Amino acid sequence: MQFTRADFPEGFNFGVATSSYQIEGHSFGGAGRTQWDDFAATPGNVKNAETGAIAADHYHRYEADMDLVAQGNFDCYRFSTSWARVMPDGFTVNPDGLDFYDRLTDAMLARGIKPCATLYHWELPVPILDRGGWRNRDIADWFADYTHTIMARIGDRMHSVAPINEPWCVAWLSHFMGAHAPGLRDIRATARAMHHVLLAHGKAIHTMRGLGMDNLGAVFNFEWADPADHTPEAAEKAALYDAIYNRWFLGGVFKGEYPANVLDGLGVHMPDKWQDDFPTITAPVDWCGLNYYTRKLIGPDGGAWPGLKEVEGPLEKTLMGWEIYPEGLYNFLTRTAREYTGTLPLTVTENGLASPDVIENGRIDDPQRSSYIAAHLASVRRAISEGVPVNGYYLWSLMDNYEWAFGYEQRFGLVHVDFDTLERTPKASYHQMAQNLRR
Ligand code: IFM
Repeated sequence: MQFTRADFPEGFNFGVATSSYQIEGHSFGGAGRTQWDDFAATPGNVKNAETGAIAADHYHRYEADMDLVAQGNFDCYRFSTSWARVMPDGFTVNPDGLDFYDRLTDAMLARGIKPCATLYHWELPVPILDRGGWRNRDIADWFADYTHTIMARIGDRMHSVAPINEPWCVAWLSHFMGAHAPGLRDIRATARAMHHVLLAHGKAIHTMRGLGMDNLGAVFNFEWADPADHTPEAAEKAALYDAIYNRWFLGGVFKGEYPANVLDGLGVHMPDKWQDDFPTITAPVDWCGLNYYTRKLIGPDGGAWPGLKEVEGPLEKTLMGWEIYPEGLYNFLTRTAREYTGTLPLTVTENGLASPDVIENGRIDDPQRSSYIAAHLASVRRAISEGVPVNGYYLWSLMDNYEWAFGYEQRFGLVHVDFDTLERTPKASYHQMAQNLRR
């Protein structure tokens, strides 16, 4: 994995990303119970019923963790603030929560690291879930209140902020597939969550503009969808998968419309007067973030809408079983600029892989990660060379962490974490990145 900063435009930012519940240790500092605590307590939802109670104990080790970001020569640290830490019941402020993010912000600035915040990476306080969570339209206003509370404290020092990480996961994965908290499989709940998550995004942008903030964005996760075979049925289902996963959110935020083939299934379940919310949802943003990992091969399953299934593909896979497909990142960067965002800066806000990393003689060799990064950075450079305004690339993740329903088994970090001792050990890929990014 050989490259230098000179291979990228002046001012291009390299970063590492994490999220609060995945690393902080949610049992510390007065944080409230989240939907993930309950989801994990329900047998069968999470591997070994593991939770983020301790995670990587970043809550106490954040200074040393920021040293790792700085020594890796990264420009940006993309972190998230937890709603349940800042407001344990969803409404009442926990001063220790605000203090923590204040200290973390200053720890970044003291090291010359740019703080890039996400306001919601899935830590829904359970009292909000008890009120219907993402099914309840009022969540957009409650989320705006939380946005105001946390950004009134740290917003003056943020390099960039995005309200919601990966709205597809918040809505579809969690309410239709049941694979993430709150674990619903309910099409009506899904339709409401698909819309309310974007309404909350828009209201949060509006709230932060009111605080005088800029460099605000939207972060989406994208999966490239290819037809599993050459039949028209497979092509139609791949297009539907693309519309549900990718185009719904881009269309909502950048065009004020949802794809017709998704409304074919969700339309009857949408909340009243949903069309009236587009002026809020389309609040102008300053950049668009893309989280990209893999592609899927899609075909028909013969069942009820959406009537599609994933088919195993032939490409090399990561430990998650995800095909490695760097062309997908190039495809998304070019398509997003061409069809949705024009000259707006694009940032690759997450990219990375899980691998079965083990320490041998004090070293961790992770060659699959290094070649994955090199291949995806080549896609970024190709898009830039064709005029796409990509301004940054952040790796998921700084360190091994709680991989949601997969517990602690899937290691996405550039830095290995021993979850018994909590010792951090940089992997070979971390050392290579530090070398490539030196100034
Ligand atoms: O760990 C997750 C992260 O929380 C959101 N994006 C994808 C990562 C890997 O699955």
